[in-house]
Amino acid sequence: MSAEEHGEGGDGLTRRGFLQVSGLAGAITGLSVSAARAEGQIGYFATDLPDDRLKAMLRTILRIRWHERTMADRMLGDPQYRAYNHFYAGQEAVATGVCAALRNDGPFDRIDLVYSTHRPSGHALAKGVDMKLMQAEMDFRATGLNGGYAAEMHIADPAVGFMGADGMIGPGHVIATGSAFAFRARGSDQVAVVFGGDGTYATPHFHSALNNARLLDLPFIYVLENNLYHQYAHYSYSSPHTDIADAARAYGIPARVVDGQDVFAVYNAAKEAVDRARAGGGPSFIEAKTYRYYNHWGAPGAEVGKLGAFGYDPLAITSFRPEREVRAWMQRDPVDIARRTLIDWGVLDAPAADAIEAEVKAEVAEAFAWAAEQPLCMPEDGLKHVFAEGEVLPRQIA
Ligand SMILES: Cc1ncc(C[n+]2csc(CCOP(=O)(O)OP(=O)(O)O)c2C)c(N)n1
Ligand SMILES: [Mg+2]
Repeated sequence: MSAEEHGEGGDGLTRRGFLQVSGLAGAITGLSVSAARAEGQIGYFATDLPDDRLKAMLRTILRIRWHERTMADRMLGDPQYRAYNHFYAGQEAVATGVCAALRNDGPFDRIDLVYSTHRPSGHALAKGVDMKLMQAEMDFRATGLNGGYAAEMHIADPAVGFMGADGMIGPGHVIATGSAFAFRARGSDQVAVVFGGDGTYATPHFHSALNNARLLDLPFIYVLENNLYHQYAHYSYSSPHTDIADAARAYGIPARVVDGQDVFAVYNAAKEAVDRARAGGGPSFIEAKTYRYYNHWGAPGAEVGKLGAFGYDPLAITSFRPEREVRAWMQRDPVDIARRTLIDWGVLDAPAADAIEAEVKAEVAEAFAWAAEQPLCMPEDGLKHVFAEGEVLPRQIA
């Protein structure tokens, strides 16, 4: 594996790494980053990354954010618009930080695999799914990523290790442990990651996946995005834990609770987990505390041109979260935190950050325009891949 994959930059101690290490070690200038890591602390990995990889994380967050906002505006502003989304805005740092620690390029038997949820757009973009093809899929276009009939709920792109969204809460965890088992059986150093919400705690799959991952020491990482709500109920209705990470610890799995609004904190935890899995150390659990700016599904309560949804959601029976709670979380916005941190670290200046954002906005506009011109899929396409085609042996098992 290359130094780049390890996020080591290849050229020894960087300026950020030096500052971080010397600050925490009481200015012992000779202390190496690896020695500090050996103390069992995390927090060094992101500061050590080369600038281009840090800038790429900011770009990914912005790509997810502007994809979300553009889609919300289309849903709100164009009555003819057909597509829908479970918006990921507010949670961008989680997908971005995790996927930045994974191997996303290369042949299928080398790359890491990600299993997603019913809220997949951020995971997909962060893993490397093509935005144009994804948008065409979400818009039900025949030339979309999966033929236009999978749409948001079933987008998948194994070529980049994005194994798919999942309309069901839970089963993806078990499938992901199956992939991790295959990696172990083949002697591969690949890693399987599953994303899940706080609502997944209440599924049997959550518990069986963690138990098996530990019993079999699988290269498996569970990333739990705790955004406080499942649909319209607070997670305290379905979990006795304040930190759901405690449940993973009960299964003997090392678990970290991280600030899901800070992409670099997420990256650090993910890198630690990936390193552990590749080295044969088995599973890890990361609980990212985060928040979704829109309501559970679609854009009710949102306004064109404005970020977030507030107040009453007609799909919920009552207003399920206070507006001030939404606004308080928006004050710790993952886009702002990533941008401010990189400016603070001297990785880029404000005009350079603005330039990345302008490029991203142009890319998103182009993806939506391209998707809108594509032919729609046909109703009969919905039956594709449901029944076996061609000759089917009367007996599959001798
Ligand atoms: C097995 C199953 N039960 C119920 C549902 C309906 N459902 C869709 S999303 C959701 C809540 C998921 O909440 P969480 O896991 O916290 O994810 P979030 O929506 O907050 O991202 C539920 C119950 C489902 N899709 N699958
Ligand atoms: Mg949730």
